[in-house]
Amino acid sequence: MKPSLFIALLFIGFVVFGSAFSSCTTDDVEAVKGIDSTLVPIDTNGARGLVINEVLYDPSNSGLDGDANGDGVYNQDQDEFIEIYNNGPTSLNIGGYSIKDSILVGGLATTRFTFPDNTVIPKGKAVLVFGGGTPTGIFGNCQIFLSMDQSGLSMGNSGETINVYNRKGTLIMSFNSDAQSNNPNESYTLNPDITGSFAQHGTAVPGKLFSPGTRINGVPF
Ligand SMILES: [Ca+2]
Ligand SMILES: [Ca+2]
Ligand SMILES: [Ca+2]
Repeated sequence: MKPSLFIALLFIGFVVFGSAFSSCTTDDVEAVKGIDSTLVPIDTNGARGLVINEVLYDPSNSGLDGDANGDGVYNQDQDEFIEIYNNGPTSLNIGGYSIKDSILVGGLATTRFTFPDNTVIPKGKAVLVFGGGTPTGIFGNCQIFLSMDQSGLSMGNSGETINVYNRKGTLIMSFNSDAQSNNPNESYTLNPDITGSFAQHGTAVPGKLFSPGTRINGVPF
């Protein structure tokens, strides 16, 4: 190969692969930029961006009924979970977003989990945060995190509000367990998923106590 041809091919390769690489990073940057505008209602009809779609703060203690993480063990802390869905128009980088409870320690809300840097929820997908344990199952193939790696979710069964903050520390969404009934032994889910109001999971699908990582009917997001 002539040296001039080699240099030309090298240049073309650099342009092609270089642009592909930079578009990946640009997508991430765009996702970061898009976050704040999609956390508020994304249209005038009140369509939601990022949403808390399901919360299990009180797993059933009857046998393995409350084994939401599927590891064959019931544990009231480990089997708790929060399911968060991206209903916005773009993928969202939620790295640095944190889940805190409303119980103050030294005047500060306790941080229960902080998403690792560059955690991206694709548009139309969800992430799951379990209290802990060894999640065993498919869970709609969504990303799974364990709060126990940090402090555990430790969601009170009453009198507690779960708050989600963006990386700037701005409160963006909440779930108030006290507004629901106490000790439900099942999750609360938006019904219908994403757009509805919170209802006990078993009222949406009788006998089905939770649906971590999927829609109420078990279909993946
Ligand atoms: Ca609990
Ligand atoms: Ca379990
Ligand atoms: Ca669900």
